[in-house]
Amino acid sequence: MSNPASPPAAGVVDDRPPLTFPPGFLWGAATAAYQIEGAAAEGGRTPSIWDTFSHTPGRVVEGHTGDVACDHYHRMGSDVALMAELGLKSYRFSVSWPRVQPGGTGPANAEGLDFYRRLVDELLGHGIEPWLTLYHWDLPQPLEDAGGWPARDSAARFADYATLVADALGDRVRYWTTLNEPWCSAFLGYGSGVHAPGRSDGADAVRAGHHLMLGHGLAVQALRAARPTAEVGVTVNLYPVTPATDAPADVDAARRIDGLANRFFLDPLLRGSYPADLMADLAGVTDFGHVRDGDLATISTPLDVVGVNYYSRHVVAAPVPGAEPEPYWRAPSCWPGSEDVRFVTRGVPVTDMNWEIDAPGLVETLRRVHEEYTDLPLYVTENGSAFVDEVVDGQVDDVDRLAYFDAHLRAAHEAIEAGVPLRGYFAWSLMDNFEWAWGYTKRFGMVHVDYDSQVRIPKSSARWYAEVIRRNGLAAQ
Ligand code: IFM
Repeated sequence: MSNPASPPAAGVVDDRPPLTFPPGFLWGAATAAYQIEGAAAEGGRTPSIWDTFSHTPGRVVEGHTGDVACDHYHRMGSDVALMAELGLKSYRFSVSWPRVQPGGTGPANAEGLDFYRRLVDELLGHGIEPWLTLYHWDLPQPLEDAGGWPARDSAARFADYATLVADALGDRVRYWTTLNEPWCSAFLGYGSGVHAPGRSDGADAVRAGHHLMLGHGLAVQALRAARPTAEVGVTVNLYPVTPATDAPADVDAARRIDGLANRFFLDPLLRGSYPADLMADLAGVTDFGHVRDGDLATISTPLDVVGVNYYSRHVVAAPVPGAEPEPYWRAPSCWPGSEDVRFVTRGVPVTDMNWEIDAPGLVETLRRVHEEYTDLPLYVTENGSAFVDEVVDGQVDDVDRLAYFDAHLRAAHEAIEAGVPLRGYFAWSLMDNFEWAWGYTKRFGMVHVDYDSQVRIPKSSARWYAEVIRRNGLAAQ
């Protein structure tokens, strides 16, 4: 299928102008601890919910686990050297909570913290700005056993963990993200159950979302107390939600999904309130009795930056009585109170995740956050695509992924021209890795990983991205 986002084929004249990004634009790539580190039982690390989940038969495709993953724990030095070779200005990684605070309570595990000290030193030694995410989904299993994110106490535990990491790394890390994609933790983890811990209860999902945000607010305060100069933010995954037609019922379906996917997080975090229409939509699911006085003030503690992860758009339509939902969204649903909304495919090109490729959606998303919510600096903290890659003569020519990046960087530039204070962009992902419930069957990396030999091969997209960074923009082709 031809891809309208692709740069022109060889020999075809491209009259698109070169695009230059603002000076100091932070070019990076991102990963997450459980997806790349491996060494699941080394250095004092204890299980997280993802260890338990991936070791439960039937939860992850082909029974894959993060036990070894990309073996980054043992290959960190050469991985950072590769980042330097690609010219990355910044590297966004996450800290494994059960590696640095086994069990989720009590003192730090010095050996676990040492790994991140060495990583940060290695990055700084190569002139790469470390960007640290505290929570990318690996809740220590004992905290789940005590109730998980639906339990209020998890928020306080998260703030303690934030302090412990800030005390150890705050002198060398400037950029801190509390949570990565709390929608996934709450609604995939406790709603549909396709992510760890695999629970399926709409009310629990809503409580989990609230306590994640409460933990975020407490962690922001803890980070500020430990390191007043830290630049602190949160990363949300956002989707433009478009009605399939102008029919009022479809428009209402879009409003409902936008409420759950986007405004459930944006409004408390950046306005200090839950949207009234969302609360009404959820009336049959929860009475919001878990929200205590002062929570929303804590959740909306002022930030320094906001991270946006963008992959695709949702196109939705009103329920059709008696019709089967789209397979991916089948019950148990990750859309409590709006389980019957239909997710419509438009027949436009998709990635290997079956996600529609929609670069204009990035412009829309960034503009919305800036125009409706905040003047804070924004960063695209993840953007990327999975495609089936082939190694031919030791090379991976991932033209589709390269085209995806090209189109989305043009969109990012358009957003900047429209006035969005976008300060950086992180490609997802630096390397192929454990794609959660899909195991190793989906490849998002700019660097190919052979999981048997652990050999890394930078794909065409990585070489191209290195050139983008070198030029601080996109060349005329
Ligand atoms: O791999 C994930 C990442 O962990 C969070 N954001 C989306 C990516 C692709 O699914």
